[in-house]
Amino acid sequence: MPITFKAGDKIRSSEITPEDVFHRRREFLKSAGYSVGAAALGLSPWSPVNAAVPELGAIGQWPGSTTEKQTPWEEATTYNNFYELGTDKGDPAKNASLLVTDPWSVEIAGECAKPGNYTLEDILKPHANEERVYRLRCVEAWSMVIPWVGFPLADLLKRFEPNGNAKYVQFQTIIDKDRLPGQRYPVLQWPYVEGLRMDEAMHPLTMVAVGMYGKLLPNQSGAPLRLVVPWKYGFKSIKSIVRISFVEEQPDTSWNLSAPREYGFYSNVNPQVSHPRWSQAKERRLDGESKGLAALFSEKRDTELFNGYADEVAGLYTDMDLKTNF
Ligand SMILES: Nc1nc2c(c(=O)[nH]1)N[C@H]1C(S)=C(S)[C@@H](COP(=O)(O)O)O[C@H]1N2
Ligand SMILES: [Mo]
Repeated sequence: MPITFKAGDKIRSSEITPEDVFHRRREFLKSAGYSVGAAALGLSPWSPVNAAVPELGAIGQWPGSTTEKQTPWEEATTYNNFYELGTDKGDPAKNASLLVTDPWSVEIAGECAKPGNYTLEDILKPHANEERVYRLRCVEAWSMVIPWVGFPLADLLKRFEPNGNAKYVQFQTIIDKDRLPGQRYPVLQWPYVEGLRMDEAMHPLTMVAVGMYGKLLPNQSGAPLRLVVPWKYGFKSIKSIVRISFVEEQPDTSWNLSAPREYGFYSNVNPQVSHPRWSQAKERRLDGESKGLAALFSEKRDTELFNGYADEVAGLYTDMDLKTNF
């Protein structure tokens, strides 16, 4: 029986086991028309570090995908930035089960013809998934190559018919101060917010990811839906989105609010523009070869302008000084 989530459907965390959560997500995605492969659910023991995440079936690969060596799943899902779940790289995986992704809805607000509260099913149903192998480059100078599963953000945004005043889009992450350990501390202003200019949001490279490595996103990676903006520093790729708002003025973003000299609104990957406390010219690729201490001494590679996506996106910024608009 297809499961639909009603707004206001609240389930106490004590009533949910991790297996339930994954099982219900899989059932729900099936009912939403997703092809979901036979998952190892119930067969392999659930572990908070490497959860038995359901598989997403038959997906075509986007022709523009990078063919570079991929970061192993194990590394991409245990070395994360998701401050709501803790500030250490290992915290998001350890605390993943504290993020409750069911029920989930997304509020659409602002300058558009179809604002409202949409269930996760409403949001995802019309979109066919594809796999896109994109680099994710963190401002801390490491990078990963990840096969994301999802669809272009433009296809989602167009459904709400943004009007002429919609110059920017703001995104917001779930707020749940009782459960999410990071939100008890003012490391950032909560909820986490991010933004894109309308043309950046509508660019065909900008995607909504619902999975990775052919599986549903694990919670630490931003379940049930997150952005992937491959030419920008990782913090623009906001996780676990609950609100999307079309606005006229450049919106607040969490990292810009917390350290405006260090993190600008645009945050395009740019080897020529240093972070005030360190260079951005080199990066360390996390490719499973070197971990822990060994990674600190592994060779760095040159960072590419726009994270290697200059041919596709440089045209968005032709009249802009990228040093002032960092
Ligand atoms: N809500 C939320 N989204 C977030 C973050 C966060 O702390 N909270 N961290 C960002 C940063 S700094 C990076 S580098 C990427 C990391 O994504 P990953 O853990 O999937 O590699 O997520 C981004 N999205
Ligand atoms: Mo980051």
